[in-house]
Amino acid sequence: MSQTADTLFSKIIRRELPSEIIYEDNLAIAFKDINPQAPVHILVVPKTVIPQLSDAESQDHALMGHLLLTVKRVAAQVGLTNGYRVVINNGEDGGQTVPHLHLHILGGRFLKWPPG
Ligand code: IU
Repeated sequence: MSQTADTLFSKIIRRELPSEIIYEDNLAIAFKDINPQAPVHILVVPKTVIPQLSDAESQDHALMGHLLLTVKRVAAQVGLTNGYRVVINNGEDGGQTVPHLHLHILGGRFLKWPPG
């Protein structure tokens, strides 16, 4: 379900908070994570607020596909030719801290599995 609730990411989208923006279009924005967990750590965020993945509905179908294709585009743009990881933390047990759906792109080093 898409909502209009404000989040810190909404402020980044509106340029009310500083961030290093890597890519932007009418549906999504990608910016560097403020606390990087890998040499490359970028967040891909929909401009409309879906709090978490489990809130997405069938009307968000096209947007969800767009977010994944944006991950692919951004990863290529920043030169992640040797692979990368895409993470969506969902809810409390998933370790989600910002209630605005976002996809982490992590790369630039070998990433162990499973995550902690
Ligand atoms: P999480 O999946 O909700 O745990 O991830 C939130 C991420 O947002 C986390 O990696 C933070 O470092 C990142 N972040 C940011 O890049 N800029 C901000 O202003 C805030 C959080 I608040």
